[in-house]
Amino acid sequence: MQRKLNKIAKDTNLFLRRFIAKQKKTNLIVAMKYGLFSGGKKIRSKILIDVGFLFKLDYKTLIVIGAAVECIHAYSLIHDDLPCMDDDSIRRGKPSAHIKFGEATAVLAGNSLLTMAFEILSHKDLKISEKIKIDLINKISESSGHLGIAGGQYLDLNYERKKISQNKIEEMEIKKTGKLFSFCCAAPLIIKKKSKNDIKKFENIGADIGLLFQVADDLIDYKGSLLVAGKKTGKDKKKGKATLISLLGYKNTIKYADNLILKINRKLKRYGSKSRNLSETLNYILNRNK
Ligand code: GRG
Repeated sequence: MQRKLNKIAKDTNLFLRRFIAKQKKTNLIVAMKYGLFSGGKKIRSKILIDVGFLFKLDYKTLIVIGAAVECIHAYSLIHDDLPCMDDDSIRRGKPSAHIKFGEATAVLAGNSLLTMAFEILSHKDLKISEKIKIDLINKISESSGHLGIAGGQYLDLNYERKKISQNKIEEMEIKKTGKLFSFCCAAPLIIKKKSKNDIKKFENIGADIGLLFQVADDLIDYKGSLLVAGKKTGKDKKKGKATLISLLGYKNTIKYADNLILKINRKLKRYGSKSRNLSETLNYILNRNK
């Protein structure tokens, strides 16, 4: 699994480095590259490739689309660490972007990474039809704005130190973390011009993967260490974050995650052995320690 992730990370970073190298140099690009290349598991690209495999999609096309996703992901992490958001000084075992470059540069680098995702998806070198490009851009925009990552982050910050129901916590985590996974699960079907119904089914699988990912992230915060996780742990409790662990307790949260994996695997059953890669990624997501 780690070998596969390393290959995806290498191919994604190579694409991004070449894409950036073709653009005019600016000072802001230094902070953008720091956000992109300072580590990162590239787990969203892995999900995209695993789902793409179910529909026989070309690996290189998936790497390009994954690169756009990783730009938005890097953007969200830079902004998430800002003093006005979660105020974190360490990310991926290194100083957060705002510590290294200052707040204004971090905000602008984040904004530029978001728009770079759209540059990548609309680029002439991406050999898919204009209609599909528009559909992909539409879906990734929806996943990033108030109905997705930004909306989820808004709820996350507003739920601090409040008693929040399980449904509301799930809605917040699906938006904050799940929507980008939903995009990764839907993109291969959009490219293959599958029905709206089928696309929706895979978006729902993505939402469950996002929940699983967020639960694992919460478990790392609960029991992990800075040295392994590459970020401060034990913050959720200190900040009074509304998480499933804070509501259900540690043991029930593990059961909840195991059930999510069963639920997703049931939905993948019809794809037979082709879905093995995706199932392997689900286990990795739950058992990771960083
Ligand atoms: C509108 C895109 C956008 C962002 C602004 C700050 C913000 C609103 C959203 C924050 C969203 C966020 C950071 C969600 C947490 C998701 C999460 C658990 C990230 C960690 O992802 P990993 O473990 O990171 O995949 P690596 O380091 O492996 O890349």
